Amino acid sequence: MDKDTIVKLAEIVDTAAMNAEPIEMLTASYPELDLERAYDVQRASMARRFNRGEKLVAMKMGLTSRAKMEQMGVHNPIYGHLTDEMMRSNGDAIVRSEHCHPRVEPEVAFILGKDLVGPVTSAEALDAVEWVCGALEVIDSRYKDFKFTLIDVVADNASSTRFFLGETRKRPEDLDLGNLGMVMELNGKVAETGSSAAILEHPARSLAELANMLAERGEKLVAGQIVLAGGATKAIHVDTGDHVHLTVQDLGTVDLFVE
Ligand code: OOG
Ligand code: MG
Repeated sequence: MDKDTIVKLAEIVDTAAMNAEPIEMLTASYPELDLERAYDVQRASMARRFNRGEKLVAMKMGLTSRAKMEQMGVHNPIYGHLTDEMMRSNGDAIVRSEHCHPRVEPEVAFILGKDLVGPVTSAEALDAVEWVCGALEVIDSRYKDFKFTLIDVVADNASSTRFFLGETRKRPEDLDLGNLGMVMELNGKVAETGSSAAILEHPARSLAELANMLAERGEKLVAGQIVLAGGATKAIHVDTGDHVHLTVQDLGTVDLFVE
């Protein structure tokens, strides 16, 4: 697959995201698209955002829990890029019309105090973490019916669209990071419960995997970057008027509204 095709596919996913108009899977028309080229498409779509003035502030891991893998039918962890334009403050609203079919998932996020260059172990990855906080991620596949293959979801920047960090920040050593209880409520009713243990058995492993996947491309995580470790439970559909409230053990709460 040549550079022009990569750029063209990036334009297709980026335009779908901007217009909130679902598209057919790229692999339906481009069966030769492979995983490495799909990450090229993801980077080319990010380049379009950077050209519009967006800044990279965070990275995310996805499909790191069994619940998520089973919900989506894709069983390999993936990563995506998150910009300042995707970041919202605790208690903010997302705008329903800006999204194709938004879903929300409970996560744990890291803020790095040091650069992190793979290959690393989980312990080495954790050593680069300055703060841990609770997070809600809004995902919005640009593909029709929220259905995709591994390659398609990678090209679509791992369905990234918005993310919210909790205001409570703790040092990793002050938490039972490998087993933090999480409760996600939708409109006052418990929708999903889980534990950070669901995230590759320990969220630090997800961070290490990310550093290791980036290292394969000669890339690294940098001090100050945020990393979302991946949804601990299934994602839930949201619509106009909804309120999602996440509680993470020892990490306070995160609230999101849909308008
Ligand atoms: C892909 C993104 C998955 C996670 O935390 O597992 C993800 C998707 O489910 O659309 O962000
Ligand atoms: Mg996620």
